[in-house]
Amino acid sequence: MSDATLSELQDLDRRHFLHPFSDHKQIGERGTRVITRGEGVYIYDAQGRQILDGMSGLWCINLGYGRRELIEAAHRQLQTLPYYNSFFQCTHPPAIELATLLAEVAPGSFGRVFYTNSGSEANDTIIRMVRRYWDIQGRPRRKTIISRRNAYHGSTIGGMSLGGMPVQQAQGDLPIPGIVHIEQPYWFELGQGMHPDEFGLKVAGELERKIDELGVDNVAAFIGEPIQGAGGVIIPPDTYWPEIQRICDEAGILLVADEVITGFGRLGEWFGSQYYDIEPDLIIFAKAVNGGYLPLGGVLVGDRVADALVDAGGEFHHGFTHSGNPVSCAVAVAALTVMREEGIVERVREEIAPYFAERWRGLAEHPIVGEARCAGLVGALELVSDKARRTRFPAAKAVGETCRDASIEQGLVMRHVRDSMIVAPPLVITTAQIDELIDKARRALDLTARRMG
Ligand code: PXG
Repeated sequence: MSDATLSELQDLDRRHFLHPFSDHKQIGERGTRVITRGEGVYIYDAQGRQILDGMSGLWCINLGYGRRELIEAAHRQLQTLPYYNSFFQCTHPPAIELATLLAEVAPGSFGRVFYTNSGSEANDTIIRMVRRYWDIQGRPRRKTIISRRNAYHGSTIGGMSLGGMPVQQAQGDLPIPGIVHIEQPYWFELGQGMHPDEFGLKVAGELERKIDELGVDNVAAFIGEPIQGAGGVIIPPDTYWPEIQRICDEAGILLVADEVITGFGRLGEWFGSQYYDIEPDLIIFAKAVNGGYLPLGGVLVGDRVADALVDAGGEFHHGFTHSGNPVSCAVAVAALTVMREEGIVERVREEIAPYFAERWRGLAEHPIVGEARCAGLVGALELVSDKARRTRFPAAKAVGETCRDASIEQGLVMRHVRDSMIVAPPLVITTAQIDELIDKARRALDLTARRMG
C-alpha cells in the first residue's frame, strides 16, 4: 500500500471511527497502525511489516490466521443459509451440530448451550439465568452475585458490573445493584511476604466472609475467570480454586466460570475448569470457540441449572437476533473439528506449553523483570525498577506502554496491563516461533530498560 493511501485511510479512520476502549482524542493525535493481513501466527501492517501476533488477535485467533477449513466452512454456510433465527420453535443444522459438539468437549455435566454473540452478552445472560434459576427454586431473594476486583467480564452494563475495574465502572454509575466484589488472587501485587498457598486460602476465604455478611439466602452465585486475562494474567495460587469450590458447595450457591479466555485449549485442557479441577454450574465462552473468526459466544449450562429451566417451563425472556448465527456456528464446528483431529489441546499440554514455560520463565533473569509467570499458553512479566525489592517504576514513566511500543518495534505484539507485559500466542505456534517470541521480548525488555534510564 502506498504511503498516500495509508495516510488517507488513517485520516478517514480518525474522522469516522470511534475505536473501542480508546482515548479518541489521543488516537487522533497519535495515529493508528493499520493491519491488513494475517497468515499463521503473523499479522502484516499496511507497510507490509511482519509482526508475530503474541496476543492471538485479542486472545481469540487460537488456530492462527488463514485456516482454510474455517474459511471454507463460512463460505459454504453463507451460500446455504447465511441467517435464520432460533426463536419461534425454529432451529438450523449448524447451531444443533455445534451444541452437540460443545456437549462432547465440555466437562461431563454440561449438556446444553445458550448462544450469544459475545462474551459480554454471555455474562449478561448469566445474570439473568442465575436469577431465573433461583426464582424457579422458590428462592427469589437469592439475587446477589459475588465477583472479584480486577476481573473483566465484558463491557455491557451487566458485564462491566460483574467486572471489577473501578476506573471503568466510574463511567456510567456501575456496578448495577446486586453485584459485589471481593479481593482477587494476585499474589505478586497483594501477597508478598506470604507463601502463595497461604495467600490463596486467605483471598478465597473472603468469599466465605462475604456470603456470611450478605446472608447466604441472598447470594445467587460466585463468578470468576479461572485465570484473569485482561486483569493481567493473574494466575491464582494452587490452593485458591479448591477453596472457592468448597465454599460454593457448602453455601449451595452457583459457581460460574468465565472461560472467554481460558476456554478451548488455552491452558492445555479444553476448559480452564478442567485445568483447575473445578466443577462450575455455568461456563461462559466466546472468542476462540470458532478460532476467533466470527462473533460468537454463549453459556454452557450445566445439568443443575438446565434441568431446572427446562422442567419448570415458562418462557426465558432472553436472546438475540443472532443467537446461534449459522455462519458463526458452522465456523465453530470447523474449528472444534480441526482441534480434535489435530490433537491441538493435547499438543499444547504435552509439548508447546512446557516448552513455552521453560523459555518464558527464563525471562525472569532480566534486570527489569520481577516475576515471569505462565500457565498453558498465557504468560505475564512483572516489570520492576528494583529487582531485589520488587519495586515498581514510577507511574509517570509508563513502563508498560514503553515496553509495548518497544515490542512492536521488534516485530512482536505483546500487550501491557499497567506494568505487566502479557502474551497469549496462537495455540498452533511452533517451538521455533516461541524462540522468536522470546528473543523479541528480550530485546524489547533491553530497549525498555535503556529508555527508563
Ligand atoms: N469475559 C472475559 C474473561 C473476557 O476476557 C469478555 C468476557 C467479554 O467478551 P467480548 O466478546 O464481549 O469482548 C472478555 C473479553 C484486553 C481485552 O484488553 C480483553 C477482552 C476484551 C477486550 C480487551 O485484554 N476480553
